[in-house]
Amino acid sequence: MGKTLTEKILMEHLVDGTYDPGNEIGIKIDQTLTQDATGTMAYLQFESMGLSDIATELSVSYVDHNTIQVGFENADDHAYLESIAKRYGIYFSRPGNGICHQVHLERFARPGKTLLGSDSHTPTAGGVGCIAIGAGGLDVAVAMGGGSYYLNAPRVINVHLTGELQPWVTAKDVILEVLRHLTTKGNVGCVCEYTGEGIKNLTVPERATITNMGAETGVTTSIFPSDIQTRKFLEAQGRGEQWIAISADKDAEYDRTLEIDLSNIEPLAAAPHSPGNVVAVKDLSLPVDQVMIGSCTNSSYVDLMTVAAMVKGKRLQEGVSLGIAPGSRQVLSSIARNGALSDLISFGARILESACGFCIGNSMSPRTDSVSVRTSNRNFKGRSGTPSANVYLTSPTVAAAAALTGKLIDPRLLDMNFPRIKMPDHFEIDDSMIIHPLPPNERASIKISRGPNIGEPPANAPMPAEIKGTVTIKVGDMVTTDHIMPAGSRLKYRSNVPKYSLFVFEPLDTDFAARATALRDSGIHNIIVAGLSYGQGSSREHAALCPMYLGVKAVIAKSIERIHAANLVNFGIVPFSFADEKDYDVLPAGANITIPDVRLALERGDDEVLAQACEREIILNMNLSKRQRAILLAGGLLPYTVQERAKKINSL
Ligand code: MIC
Ligand code: SF4
Repeated sequence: MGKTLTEKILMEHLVDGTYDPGNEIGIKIDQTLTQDATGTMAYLQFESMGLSDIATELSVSYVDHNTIQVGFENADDHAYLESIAKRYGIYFSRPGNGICHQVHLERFARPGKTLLGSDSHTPTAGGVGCIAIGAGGLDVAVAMGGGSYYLNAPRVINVHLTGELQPWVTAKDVILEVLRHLTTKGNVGCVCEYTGEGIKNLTVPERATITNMGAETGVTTSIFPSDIQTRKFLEAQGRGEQWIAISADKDAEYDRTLEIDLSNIEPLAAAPHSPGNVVAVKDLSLPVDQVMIGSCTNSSYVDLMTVAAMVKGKRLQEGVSLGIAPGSRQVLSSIARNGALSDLISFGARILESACGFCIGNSMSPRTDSVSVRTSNRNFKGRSGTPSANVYLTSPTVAAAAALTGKLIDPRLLDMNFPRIKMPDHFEIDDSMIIHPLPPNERASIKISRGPNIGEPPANAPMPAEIKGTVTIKVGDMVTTDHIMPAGSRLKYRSNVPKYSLFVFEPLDTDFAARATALRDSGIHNIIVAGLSYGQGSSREHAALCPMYLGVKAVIAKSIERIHAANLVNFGIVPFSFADEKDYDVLPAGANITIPDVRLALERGDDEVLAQACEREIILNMNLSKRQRAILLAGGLLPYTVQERAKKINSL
C-alpha cells in the first residue's frame, strides 16, 4: 500500500513507537521556532534543563508578538532572548524583521523536514512540504535539547483540489471553504494533506495561507507536496539548492477525502465570533468601521501588491480606519522600493510594523460595537481588544473592497478588473536583521540579560494520591486559550507567571484568580469543568502553566483540543473527559469533587477513574499514553525530563 506524504515524513523521523493512527509516536525534530510571547518561558525552561547547546539542525528565535514596548517589560524580554540565542547557537530574528511564520517560510522552511514551533500557526511551513507542528514552549524546549516530540500518529484527510480559482477569489477563500466543511471541532489527531490538479497553480505563499489557517480546524498540521511551485519559491528566495521533490504515493490511502472544486469557490468570510462561522460575502452587506490587513495568514508580497493595485489613486472611505502590517521586512522593503507602499499611504492606510500587533489585540483595537474586517485567522470574541466588536475574517481583496466602499461587499461587484499579481522570480534578500549563531567557542562567555520582569518558571509538586477539590469555574463549549489566558494588553506579563496568573479567565470571570488562589492556599485543589473543544486556538502554554500556578489539578471536559491537552499534561494537570457527557449538566460550579486514588490509577494505567461529586459517582476517562502518565506522576514535563536524564546518567 502506498504512503501519504505525512506518513513518509513522519516515518522517516520516527524514533519511538509504531506508526499506527492514534498511537503515540516520538519523532525527531529538525528545526524549531519560537516567538517572544511563548519564547521567554520556553528558553527559561530550556535553561533549567542544564544543557550546554541545542541539538537541532536549526533553531530560530523570533520577536514579533510583543513589540509595542509600553514599559520596560517587552524590551527586557527581547534582550533576554537575544542573549540566549547567542549563548546556545540559535538564530535570532530581530524585532522589525517580521512575523515568525512569514519569515520562516521565506528564509528557513525546507521540504521533507520536521519543524516544531511554540505557536499554533507553525503549520504555515506546510506550504513548502514540511511537517510543521505547533506545540507548547516546553515541548519545543525539549526538542531543542534533542528530545523527541510525542504526538499521536495522525489520521490523514485528503483535501483534493480540482479546477482553478476565479478572479477575486483567493487562497483565503479556499481555507474558509475547508473550514466550512471541517468546522473548528472534531478534527483533533488528523492532518490535512492537499492533493489534486488544483494545487498546480497555487504558489507557495498561497499554499501557506491555507496551511496557516488550517490550524483553526484543530488538525495537527496541513501539508502540500513539494513540486515545481516549491522549487520556484525556493529559487526566488535564493534557496533553490534546498529543494527536493516529495509527495504522496499515487496509491496512498487516506482516512477520508474532501473534494473541493476551486472554480466553484466564491469570496467568503468568517463571521463573528468563530473562524468556523463561514458565510458568503455576497450575503453580507454591512457598513464597516475598520479594515486590518496583515497577520501571518495574509501579509505576503502578492497579498499587499494586490491591495495596493486595487486602491492606487483612490481615497479611503471616510469613517473607515485602515491599518496594514506587512508580514516581513522583505515584503515591506519590496513594496517600499517598487512604489506600492506609497500608493497605500496615499490611499490613507496606516502602515504598521511588520509584526503580529492588531491580530492579537496588541494594538488597533476597534471602537465599541464596530465592524472590523480583518485578513487574520481568529475572530474570537474580545481577541481584537474590544469585546463588543464584530470581527469578520476575509481575504485581502475583500478587505480592500471594504476600505474602498466602506462596506463588506463581494469584490466582484467593484467596477474594476482583478489585478492579477505574479509572485516575483526573485525576492529581495536581506538577512541583516537575522543574527547568526556565534561560533561554539565564543558562546560560553555570553552573559544572559535578565530584566526584573523575568522570573523563574514555577515548579510543581508530583501528583498527589488523590485530587480533592472544588469546581472553581464551569465553562461552556469552544472556550479558547484567549478566554483562559488573555493576550492583548496582558501579554507583557508572559515572563512573570505570578503576575500573569492574576488574569486567568479574565474575559469570563474576573474573580477566578482570587478564588483559585484562596482555595489553593487552604489546601483545596482547583478543578475546571468545560464543554466541547476546550482550549481551542493558540499554543500558549500559559493557559496551563498559570492555572497550574493557581493550584488547578484537573480539567474535566467533554473534549479538549490537542495542543492544550498536551500543555495540561506538561504542567501536571490531568485532562479528563466525561465518559457520559450528560454528567457535565449535573456538575455545578462550586461543587466539591474527590477523585480518590488518582495516583494509583495513573500508575496502573487505568483508562477511567470514578469521581465522587454531588452525592453520586461519575466516570471520567483518561486517554493518556504511558509516557503522559509518567509525566503527570512527576508533576510535569520539566521534572520528568530532569528525572529521565538523571536515570540515563546513573545507568551509564
Ligand atoms: C495567537 O495567534 O493566538 C498567538 C498569539 O500567536 C498564539 C501564541 C501565543 O499565545 O503566544 C498561538 O497561536 O499559538
Ligand atoms: Fe501573530 Fe496573529 Fe499569526 Fe498569532 S495568528 S502568530 S498573533 S500574526
